[in-house]
This record gives sequence, C-alpha cells and structure tokens, in this order.
Amino acid sequence: MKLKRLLSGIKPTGELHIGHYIGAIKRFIEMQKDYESFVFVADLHSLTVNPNPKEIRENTRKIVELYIACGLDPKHTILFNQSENIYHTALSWALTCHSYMGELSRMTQYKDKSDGQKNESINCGLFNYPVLMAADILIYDTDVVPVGDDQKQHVELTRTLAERFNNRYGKTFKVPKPVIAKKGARIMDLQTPTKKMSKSDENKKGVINLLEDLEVARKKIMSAVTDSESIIKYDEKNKPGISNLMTIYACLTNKEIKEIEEDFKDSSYKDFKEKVADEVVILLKDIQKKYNEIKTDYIDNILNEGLIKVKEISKNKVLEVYKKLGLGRY
Ligand code: AQP
Repeated sequence: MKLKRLLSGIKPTGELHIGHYIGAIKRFIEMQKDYESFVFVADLHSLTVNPNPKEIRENTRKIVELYIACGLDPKHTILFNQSENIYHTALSWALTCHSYMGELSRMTQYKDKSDGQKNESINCGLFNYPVLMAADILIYDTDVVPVGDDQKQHVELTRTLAERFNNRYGKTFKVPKPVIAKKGARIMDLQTPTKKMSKSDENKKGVINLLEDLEVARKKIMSAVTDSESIIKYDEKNKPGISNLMTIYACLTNKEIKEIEEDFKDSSYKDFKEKVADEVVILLKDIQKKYNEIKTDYIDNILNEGLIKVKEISKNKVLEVYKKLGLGRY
C-alpha cells in the first residue's frame, strides 16, 4: 500500500527549544514510520526576519543535527534544505499570482510580527511567506502537515490556494490537512505563560533550548511563573503557568492531564516542578549525547541524498503547473 505523505519544516532563526521538540519534532518522529516523510530546514523563510547569513548557515546544519539527535531516521524521513531545491520558489511565484492581498493580510502571524512597524519598512517576505509555505507543501502532493497551533492558519490558506488552482486549471494539487496535536501544540514561555515559547524571544529565562546546559534547564523549570493557589489543576485561562508545566510533563511522559492531576493532587508546586525538571533533563541529556556524536560528513550525505529525491518530485510538479499556466514551451 502506498504511504501517505507528510511534510513539515522549521526555520533556522535561532536555537531550537522544547516547544519545537514537543509541538513539531516529536510528532514527526512518531509519524515517520507510517508516512512517507519529508522534513526540511526552512532557510528561505528565515529571510523574513533578517537574520545574519552566518547564523542561517550555522543554524541550518544544527537543525539537521538536532532532527537526527532527536530521533528522525533518514531511513524513514527525507531530510533536505529548502533553498537548495530551487523548485519551491518557482512554484511560489505561480501561487503568489493566485493569492489575494486581503487573505494574506488576515494572517495572524503577519499581523503579530509586523505589529508596531511602519508599512514602508515591513519586509514583503513576512507578508508573502505563507504562499511560499503553500508551495513547500503543495509541491510534494503532501497529505498531512503536522504543525504547532500557530501554523494552522497557514495550512488552511494552503488548502484554499490548492482548491482555487484546481478549480481554475483542473486537478493539479492534493489538498493537504493540518495535523495539530491535542496537547503540546503550543508550549508557552515559562516566564510569560500567556505567550508562546519562541526562539526569537529576548528574555531567555522563559525558553529551554534543546542544547541548554542541564542545570540551567532545571533552574528555568524551578523558577517558572505559576500562581499563588498551589493546586495542580489544568486551567489554561486562570492558571496558565502550571497548565503549561502540566502539558510539558504530559507530553514527555505520555500521561493524560487527568492522570497528572490525580497523581499530584497532594503535591506542592515545588515537588511537581522537580518532576517536570527531571523529565526535561532526561530528554535533553539524551538528545545532547546523540548530537555530540554526529559527524559533519554524515549530515552532508543525508542532505545530498534528500535533495536528489525531492528535486525529482518537485520538478515534475512545477512543470505540470507551468504547462497549465501556459508558461514555457511545454
Ligand atoms: N512554543 C511552541 N509550541 C509548540 N510548537 C511550536 N512550534 C514553534 N514554537 C512552538 C512549532 O515548530 C514548528 C517550526 O516553527 P518555526 O521555528 O519554523 O516557526 P515559529 O513557530 O515562528 O517558531 P518560533 O520559535 O516562534 O520562531 P521565531 O521566534 O523565529 O518566529 C512549527 O510547526 C511551529 O508551530
């Protein structure tokens, strides 16, 4: 039986944190044997936030190393670097010309990230990047896109663009589905638990990186902001801090929230935080051990092999699209 296709990626704009692991990478790992998986480093997307070239280059390699250290297996997952496959941008332009200013300006991430900036100086890539993301997905006839909560709207836009194109030019694209985890789709900042844990966050106290020093990681959990009630109960609205820690614990132990409430009903916040910190440290220790064993050549070989496979598939899709649009001499 032909496996369904999965695709997802992470942009190399900084250090990966436990939010990326829980909301994205862990899910790719759980799904990789049941899907034909494509996981990439979204380096083109990082240009939307103007990071420096040296950082993009270093982070790109680091992300692939972390993908592998976390458990992505090149036998099951095709790994590649987005910009090396030129067909993504070729499809993106065709889709841009089928997208509307109105729908792109309604994207929450665009509104959030451009907030406070003057129109004249907002990077057009920030406005347009959901279309590139649609191209990333549609170019592979992707069935499912496992993403964190914040990316759901972009996958919905991808569906709209696919349907619009199919209606105008005949069936061309598969219409993909977002797969959002029931828990862990939005890990919150440990110091401001009403805000998503983010790699570009200036205050690093609320973020635990996957390559974080283990003792520092433990301290960050122990000093996570909670509330004064001291009851371990899941209530995102009124108790966002403890609810976030419960989510992290639930995802790392594969326990249900109800079970955690029951197990810790007589515990203090301090005791519970210690248990959460233990799980986080076990995870980081394991990832870091594997990360330190990875050799540079190994990463290059994997990316080279991945690139050959994805180029072949995506070239055919772009030719099909261009032909339907009357472009070239096909
Ligand atoms: N805190 C999070 N909880 C759950 N999932 C998360 N993801 C990111 N942060 C969390 C998911 O990871 C995937 C890749 O994200 P990305 O780095 O490409 O983009 P992002 O969502 O913009 O991540 P950051 O950390 O917030 O980066 P910056 O600060 O550079 O914008 C996505 O599936 C995302 O949902």
